[in-house]
Amino acid sequence: MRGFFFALALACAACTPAPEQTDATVAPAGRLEVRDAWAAPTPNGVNVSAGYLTIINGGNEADRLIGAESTRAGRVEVHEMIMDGAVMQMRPIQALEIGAGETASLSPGGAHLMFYEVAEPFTDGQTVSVRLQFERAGPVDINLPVRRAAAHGASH
Ligand SMILES: [Cu+2]
Repeated sequence: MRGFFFALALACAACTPAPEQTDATVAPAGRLEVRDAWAAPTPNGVNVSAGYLTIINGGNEADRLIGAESTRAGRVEVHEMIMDGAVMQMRPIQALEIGAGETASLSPGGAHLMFYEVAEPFTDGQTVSVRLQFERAGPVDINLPVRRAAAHGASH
């Protein structure tokens, strides 16, 4: 599994022009990197949506994603997918741990951010601002372009 995540990180590094952070003097908060963030458009008539991202912990201490908020949603939760018998279901989790040197992928079919009480629908081309809350690193602000899952798959 570790190898898979490592390969994934390399693959995504190839499609991101930003240079790698290699300065050994940066604070631990600077060792967390978020990539490939995006949100799904809200389906018609539904005020709920999901967000996806990759969190890379380049530091030497584990961190935990403990919450998220957005001005575009009344509430944002971190969800995981579990098997309930033969049915895949999602449920909120209190924290998502990202071990030292590890990568956590929030992607369709797996863990994700869940936006509730979305007053104004997420539509293609918009950007949704989200503040992630980490136990060690504190708040990290990110922007999620709104797009369809297929567009993401095609880009890799
Ligand atoms: Cu969910």
